[in-house]
Amino acid sequence: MSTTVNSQPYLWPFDGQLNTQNTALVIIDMQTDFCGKGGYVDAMGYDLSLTQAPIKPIRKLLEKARSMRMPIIHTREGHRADLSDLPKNKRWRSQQIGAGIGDAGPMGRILVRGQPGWDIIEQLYPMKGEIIIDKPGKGSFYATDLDMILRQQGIRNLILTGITTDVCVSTTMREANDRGYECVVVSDCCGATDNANHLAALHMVTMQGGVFGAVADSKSVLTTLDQIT
Ligand code: C5J
Repeated sequence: MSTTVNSQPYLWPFDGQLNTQNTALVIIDMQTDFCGKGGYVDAMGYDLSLTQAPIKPIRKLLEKARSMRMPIIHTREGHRADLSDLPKNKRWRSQQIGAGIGDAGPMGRILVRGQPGWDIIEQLYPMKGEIIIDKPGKGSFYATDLDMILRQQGIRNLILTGITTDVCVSTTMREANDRGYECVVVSDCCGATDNANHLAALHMVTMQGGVFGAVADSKSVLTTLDQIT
């Protein structure tokens, strides 16, 4: 049986092999630092409504995935308290825009593991048994055990959501695609600090026959998930 999501530029996944064993919902960096008051993105002065927009649509997908017992993976970007895993250039750049990684802020030290701002927001907080990947970079595969975990569980399809579309979601999608994973990015379940960049990051995926995978909205994903339950 072939099961696909209505997505662009092709029906996802490419071979119609979609089930709750080979597919995971991936929720990237839904941390206070990226979408909450007093966090990293707020300190940089960006419009928080853009990174908060996907919270509700993700919540709906998350509830559906939980009800289907589909594997769920959450990621968090952050660094060790001694900043030993923070590249000097990444720190320097963050300081240039007034949001120095490791510096004290209203939500604790910015992007430091264990601090209030670094953790996942309450509305999307992982439940027991859901995997959390702590990553020091933008991509979820770099310096993490994500690939190992996916392969052990036989997961091949990734439904990508989270923030930000043009940075951590895009980097993760590219990393996953190069490793042979079949990815769909869910347009309304992502957000960026700049809406034009959000749209451009989604549009890029649709080039070359789906250069990194496919793009769908959450309504289309939910419609298909309803069919396999
Ligand atoms: C950024 C992310 N933008 N989660 N991180 O620094 O996209």
